[in-house]
Amino acid sequence: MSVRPLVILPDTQLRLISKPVTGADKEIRTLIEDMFETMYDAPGIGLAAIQVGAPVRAVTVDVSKREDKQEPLALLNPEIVWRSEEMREMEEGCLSIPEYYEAVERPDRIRVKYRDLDFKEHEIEADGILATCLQHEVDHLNGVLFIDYLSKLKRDRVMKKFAKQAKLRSEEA
Ligand code: GNR
Ligand code: NI
Repeated sequence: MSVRPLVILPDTQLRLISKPVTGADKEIRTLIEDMFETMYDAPGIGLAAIQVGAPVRAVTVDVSKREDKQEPLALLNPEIVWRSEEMREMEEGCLSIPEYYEAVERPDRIRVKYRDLDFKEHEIEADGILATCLQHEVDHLNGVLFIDYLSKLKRDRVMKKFAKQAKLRSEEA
């Protein structure tokens, strides 16, 4: 098991459409293990495979509050099959956009179809922070970031800030 380096804005990998997982083989299981380790290390409540540079439709989440009661959930090929009309606004952050937080409005409840690590199909209903997190992760699989829901002014400001940081880092090296 290992913590993998995170893909950070403005890395264009974050805009890739991830490919469906075709089976729960050793490679996917190792990827998921490393994603959990990377997510808990960060720490974050969710992670999409593309955030560690793997363009496949795999997601890890754990929205449990207590460190001694982990609730790890791995989802392969997650699909949102129902969204409530009711919306909810929540402050979001992203491990690929460190230390930037803004409120985003999304459906309050969703139903998600996915496969587990035995490639068995499941469907769950989610609300609250889990619903927000799963929508944020499924967006990553489609190359969408939470800043895409903000005004162009705010998004341009963030993009510029991260482009500048990347430039400074490349000049240091
Ligand atoms: O750790 C994370 N916290 C979070 C908070 C509010 C809404 C979404 C998230 S997901 C984020 C980790 C991440 O970047 N997942 O892709
Ligand atoms: Ni994210």
